Amino acid sequence: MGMWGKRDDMVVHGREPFNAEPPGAVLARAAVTPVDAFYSRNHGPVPSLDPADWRLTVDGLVARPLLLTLDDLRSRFGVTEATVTLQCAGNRRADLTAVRAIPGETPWGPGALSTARFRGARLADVLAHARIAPDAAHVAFQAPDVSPSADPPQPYEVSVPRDRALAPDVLLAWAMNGSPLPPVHGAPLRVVVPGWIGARSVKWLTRVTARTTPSDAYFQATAYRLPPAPDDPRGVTLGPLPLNCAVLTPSDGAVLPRGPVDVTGYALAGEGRTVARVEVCTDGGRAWSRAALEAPAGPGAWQRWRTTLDLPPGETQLLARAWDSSGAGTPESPAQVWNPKGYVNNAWSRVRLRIR
Ligand code: MTE
Ligand code: MO
Repeated sequence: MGMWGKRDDMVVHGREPFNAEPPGAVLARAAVTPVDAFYSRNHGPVPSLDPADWRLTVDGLVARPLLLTLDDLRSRFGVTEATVTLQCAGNRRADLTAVRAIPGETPWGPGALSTARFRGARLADVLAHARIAPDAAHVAFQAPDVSPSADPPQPYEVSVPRDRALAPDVLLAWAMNGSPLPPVHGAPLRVVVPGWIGARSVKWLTRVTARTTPSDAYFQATAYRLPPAPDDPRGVTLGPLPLNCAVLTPSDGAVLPRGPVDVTGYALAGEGRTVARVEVCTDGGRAWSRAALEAPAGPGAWQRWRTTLDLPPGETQLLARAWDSSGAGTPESPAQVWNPKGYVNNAWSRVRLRIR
């Protein structure tokens, strides 16, 4: 077994902080990703919190501040379970790096995304119990890990707008795939915000604060934004994920024998949407054929797809694109979506193959 209980064949981008994604073929195998293959993205050292001493503080603009034990959370609120896909904002950055260098950022492949069955309490129920004030427009989540990249050094903290925090799909989760959260995934408690960049799903949660403004902490105010533009001096804050679609197998650069080739991948729709159609192409974008698409295991879950292609001998470039239930499609080229930090690439997936 590899670091943090992960499979030996994980693609490890960094050991400290620990950053790893599963190989495409492993990710493609199951609709719910086994915990030992679930990607992990960390900005600092993984804290080790003893669930017996751990407490959750709920404070800020609330009429009744709370200090909750794990038992309080499990017994005083309804328990919910949902199949949710988490996706890092840096997923598929490698395809952007191929357009133009993105120094200092992890070149994630298509595996900085995984799906689990999360169990926990609804954040909305906890905030209702705390009697969140009408003027609380944002809810911040804090954890004790201090990232070496945060400037100045500070605990990990981000926020989401009130409406997102109060939606019934946002969980305070203590278990994934039927077992307590392991340390690397946020034990004893993490936030799960379906359909939003993974950065908002705070691990090792110790504090929930209702506020009038978004968090001014580094990972909210500085990181995870599209950079300032002349008419947008703060830059766009990333939150909801755009529609995304990627090939998982065969892998880029694969050399395959002649005969039918099984192609598999995933698509993940934005919040409140589903994937309507996935298409693949092997002639540079002229003729597309439809792939068979799985139904989502629930709102916020990915949809796997597959198709079989008969490819001529020689070099082939395989393309994949998707549409969602609003009719939006994925953009053609990574150059169209390139940005200096390499966030939320959702361009057509491109895989080079050689058929012998
Ligand atoms: N929470 C804390 N406290 N510290 C972190 O570094 N990383 C975030 C998020 N929550 C992070 C965190 C990012 S960027 C992502 S993509 C997800 O956790 C990754 O969750 P995972 O490691 O369980 O896959
Ligand atoms: Mo992330």
